Amino acid sequence: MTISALQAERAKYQPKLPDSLKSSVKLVEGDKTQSVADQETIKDLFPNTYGMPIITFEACIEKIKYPAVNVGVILSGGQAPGGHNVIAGIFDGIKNLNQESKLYGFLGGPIGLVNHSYKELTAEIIDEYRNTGGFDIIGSGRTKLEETDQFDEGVKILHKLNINALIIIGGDDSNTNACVLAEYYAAKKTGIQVIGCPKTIDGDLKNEMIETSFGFDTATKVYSELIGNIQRDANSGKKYWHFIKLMGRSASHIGLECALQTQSNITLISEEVAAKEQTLSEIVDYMAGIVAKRAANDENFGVALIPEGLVEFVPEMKILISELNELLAEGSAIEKEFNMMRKSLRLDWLATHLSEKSAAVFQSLPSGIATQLTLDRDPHGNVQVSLIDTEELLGEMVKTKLSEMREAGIFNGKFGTQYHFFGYEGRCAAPSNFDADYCYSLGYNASFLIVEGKTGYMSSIRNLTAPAREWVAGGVPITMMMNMERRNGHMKPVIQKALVDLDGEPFKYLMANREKWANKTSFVYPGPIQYWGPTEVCDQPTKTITLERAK
Ligand code: FBP
Repeated sequence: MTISALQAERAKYQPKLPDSLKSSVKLVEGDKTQSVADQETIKDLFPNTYGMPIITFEACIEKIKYPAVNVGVILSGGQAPGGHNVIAGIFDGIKNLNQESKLYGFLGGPIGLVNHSYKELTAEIIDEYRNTGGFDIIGSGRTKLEETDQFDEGVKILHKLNINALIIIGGDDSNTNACVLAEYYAAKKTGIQVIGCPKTIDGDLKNEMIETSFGFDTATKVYSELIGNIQRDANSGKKYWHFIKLMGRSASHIGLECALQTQSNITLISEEVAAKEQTLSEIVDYMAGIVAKRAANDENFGVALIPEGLVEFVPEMKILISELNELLAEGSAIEKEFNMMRKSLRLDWLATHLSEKSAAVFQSLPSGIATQLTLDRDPHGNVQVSLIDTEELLGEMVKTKLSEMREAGIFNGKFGTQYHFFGYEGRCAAPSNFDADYCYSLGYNASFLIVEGKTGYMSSIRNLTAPAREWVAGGVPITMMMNMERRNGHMKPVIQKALVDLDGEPFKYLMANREKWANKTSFVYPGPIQYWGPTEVCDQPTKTITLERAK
């Protein structure tokens, strides 16, 4: 395989570990825990794994001899920078504890466990992937591990390979499933432990004990570099407004972090839109107002950051989407008629079946977007909001608003648009030093949780704004992060998703600077991720975690 010069050099990087993990460890148990909400229900659902204490590992001078362990690992969901380093950390961890230990990777995500598709990860394989982006070492997938049949299939292969423990690297849903699996395997006395690991670029798997999910740091640095480059282009040519949609599913953490790094002119935060119950036209008025104000200063350019999930948070769009989901449910009479109808007639016809309010919203949308709302559906019949070109929707609506303002004599500028969607560009980037170190530590730490016989825990590395040697390693019971939520019509125990906290410091910082950044060009150009050089350039964590954790 031909590799780049950067990859060859980067392969030599030895990720930093917390001091407490550098030799043997002493396990310190904290207080017993309880779930964030619905304690009685969660306790009943997880009798074997509920209420366990938080664990901290302290350095131990005495060299402890650990037995060999066989470990299985699964990568679940969307790619996030650093996944390969988690696996390298697990490998080095279990081998350092006992050279006879083995690591197996299940292929293509959770389905690999069910289909018994796996490979042993040897030193040679691991070395090829150290400090690289991507999940290609074993592949990832979105199959959900939810059914007991799947769990039982898993036991067969885990027992066949003498695997003592399974590590599931995933987001909130995958770790919820890891918790259910841990409980099931404990109840069935299979002897198989299950450990979770917090992954997602979206940054929405976090809480008091899990300070951030891995991948968020690198992905936001990549997007911020690109946004910075665009800002410099905008400030040079002075003729375009760039509307940039950013991945992140429901949460706006990515957009918020990028705004803090680049000081863009407009940053929409879905959680704020929901809290203020802002309508689409209020959002458009706000954006057009900024465009007009800048135009009055002869600045007919700018950058607007738009979170991927925005439309789900705009009240009238939310209602419209749910009405469309109902109407166009697969196999329904309306859906059949709709699909047989001439394309040019479809939208008007569909509007007659919506409530009066939703019909008005639907008909006010540019026809391309209205069509997307009717076409882009997932296998469950839901509109796939991430596929909606929200950036174009807003751009077109702002354009219309500005024409009205021009007619009213309150806008006399120019408005040229460019549209972008950043997501896949950052998910497989070579991990920043922060993610390389954090991921390696998460994996290495998981190996201690395993040899200590723990199950139903998430690998946890805390104190992340301090130098890596001072990071605090340990484990958090996954049940502690759970509450009951309605999913697919049923109440289910799930890890509580962390959306942007409107009382949190990162959002407050945005609020304090938003107007200034909107009206006076204050762009910051972060530049590309640096792997070598001064620590303030190459070892900085995100602004989000820095503000959240500031004492
Ligand atoms: P995870 O939640 O699985 O980490 O996925 C993150 C994400 O990148 C979202 O931001 C995005 O909406 C989604 O994955 C896209 O998924 P896909 O890769 O299946 O298109």
